[in-house]
Amino acid sequence: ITWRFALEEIEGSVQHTYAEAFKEHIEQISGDRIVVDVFPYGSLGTSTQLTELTRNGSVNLAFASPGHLADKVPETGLFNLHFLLPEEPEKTRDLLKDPELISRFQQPYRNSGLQLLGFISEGWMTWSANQPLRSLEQFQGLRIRTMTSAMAAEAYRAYGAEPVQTPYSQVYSDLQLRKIDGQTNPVFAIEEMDFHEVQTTLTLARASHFIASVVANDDWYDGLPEQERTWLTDTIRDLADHAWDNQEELNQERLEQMLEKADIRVIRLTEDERELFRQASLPVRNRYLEVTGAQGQALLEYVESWQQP
Ligand code: 6CS
Repeated sequence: ITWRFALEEIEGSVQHTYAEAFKEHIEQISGDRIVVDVFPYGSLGTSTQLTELTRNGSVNLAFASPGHLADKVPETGLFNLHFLLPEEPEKTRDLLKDPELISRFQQPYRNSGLQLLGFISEGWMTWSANQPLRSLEQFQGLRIRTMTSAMAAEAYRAYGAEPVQTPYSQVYSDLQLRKIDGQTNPVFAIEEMDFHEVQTTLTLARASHFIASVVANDDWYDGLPEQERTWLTDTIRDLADHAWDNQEELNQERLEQMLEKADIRVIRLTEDERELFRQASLPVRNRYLEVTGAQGQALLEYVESWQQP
């Protein structure tokens, strides 16, 4: 039996490392009765197209990032909100594998023909541009590329930027041609997509994490023999901590590599600077509530409750 697993990222990425570990795990516990075919970003299409392929059953498993998915599954727009997840990274790690959180998201994913298996963080979103982005003033009119969902763009419109929503594969050339001024992604992604070649400055704001969800086609998942479904859910659970450690390592390592090979400046926002962005980000939560109603409100309150020390 073959399980097809589609990725939104290229080889060597956080998603690819995850999928390779998943493959090894599944093939081992199933005694090679299940073979996992991993499709890195490229041949199958954009993130949005991958979600379509999962919905129609062409692939069984995929990564689906809320940055793209929120137009289809509005509740996932939650992960595009800034300054929402706990300040302490370990708490965010625990929140993402919290069964309560995952169960609250099941129905919204189901409404779109998807079975949610788990969430992972791929690290802090870093802002890249050809200038520092220390203040709201520096964001005014900045053409910043965001992921394609409306909520992903709203988060930066709130800072005064002019968001441009494009697929991942188009970002490098848009930066090179100066169609956009900046973009936002975890450090590992900036390095592997070579954005450092066409950007001079990284601003580490710690405003949001890059969250991704692992999803399956709902009918395929429902039709799995019980044994296989157990292998699948056990594997996802067992990989959660591995995924967390892996992104930390990759992000750290790629930052060092970038500093060695590129003439790139790294800026870390102070707590006072972050506070001004936090305040500017808060109205976006109302936009989220307008789109998601009572269901979204319950989710938002639940996640906010994790912020308490
Ligand atoms: O920026 C994007 O569109 C992409 N970034 C990452 C790190 N993963 C997948 C996503 O599509």
